[in-house]
Amino acid sequence: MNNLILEVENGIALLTINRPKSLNALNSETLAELNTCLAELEKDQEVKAVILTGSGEKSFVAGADISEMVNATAPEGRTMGLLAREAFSRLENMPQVTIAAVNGYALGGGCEISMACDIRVASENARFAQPECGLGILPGFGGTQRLARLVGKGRAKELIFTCDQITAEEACRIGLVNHVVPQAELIDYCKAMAGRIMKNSPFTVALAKQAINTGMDTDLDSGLKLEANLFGLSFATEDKKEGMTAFLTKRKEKHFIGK
Ligand code: DAK
Repeated sequence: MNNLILEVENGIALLTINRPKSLNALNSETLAELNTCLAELEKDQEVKAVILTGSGEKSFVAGADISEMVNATAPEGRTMGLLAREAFSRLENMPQVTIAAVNGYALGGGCEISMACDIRVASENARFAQPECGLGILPGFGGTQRLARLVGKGRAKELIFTCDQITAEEACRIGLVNHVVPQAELIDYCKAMAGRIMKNSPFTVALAKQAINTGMDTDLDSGLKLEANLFGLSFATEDKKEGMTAFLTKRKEKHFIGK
């Protein structure tokens, strides 16, 4: 991989987008590598959580690579869009929990890739924006859809129409990010959160993720039916037996096996 760094330790994959000269902008090669890497990770049962970040201290991802897009033809633009769609959907729907550690600029495609993660934690210097309308394109890596779902229609429209940059604090206030922490603590904070999640049954965490993701895109009644079905499925697991037995026998340590 030319543009990604993957480090796996204690069940946590730390995936770093590594194009510091262009502030980690996403070009086609990076999107293709991301797709291949996530396809491997989603099959890896040893990996329970994925933390996505950018290299350096200035930028998470400064958007799609403008130098590549400037002369791209319509078919090339379409190919890039399809690549991004596949990689971002994989990130959104993989069974493992995904956390975006937003360590600086999250602009355009950078904000969009963070929104494809389950949880966003930002460093104090992080800045968010959807500047696409100022470039003559629209947020086409899911920005018009995921931003509105996260922060509501009115705020999403304001951010997309004005191209305004917002601070990490403001992003937290409107629900775009979950937490803001000092930059030096960002990765440890995300690892600690992943660790707390990994203490619970990975299979039921994956079911809950599926219920929330699918439920948010459907009507309440269909979402509740899906929840009931997945709830039923969780009763067939060893993990349910383990979790409840540990409670009833007042045993603190639990040994979830993920099935
Ligand atoms: N692409 C390419 N290079 C970039 C870049 C980008 N997005 N962002 C920064 N760079 C490069 C700069 O050109 C510069 O390169 P050199 O001049 O050193 O060679 C280097 O990174 C350092 O940047 P600056 O010198 O500009 O650094 P500053 O601290 O002054 O400013 C900045 C930092 C992040 C505020 C600024 O670089 C900036 O505004 N960057 C552009 C941000 C932006 O507009 N991002 C949105 C891109 S549009 C699609 C769907 C969606 C999309 C594309 C296709 N399809 C469906 C096909 C998504 C589009 C976007 O994301």
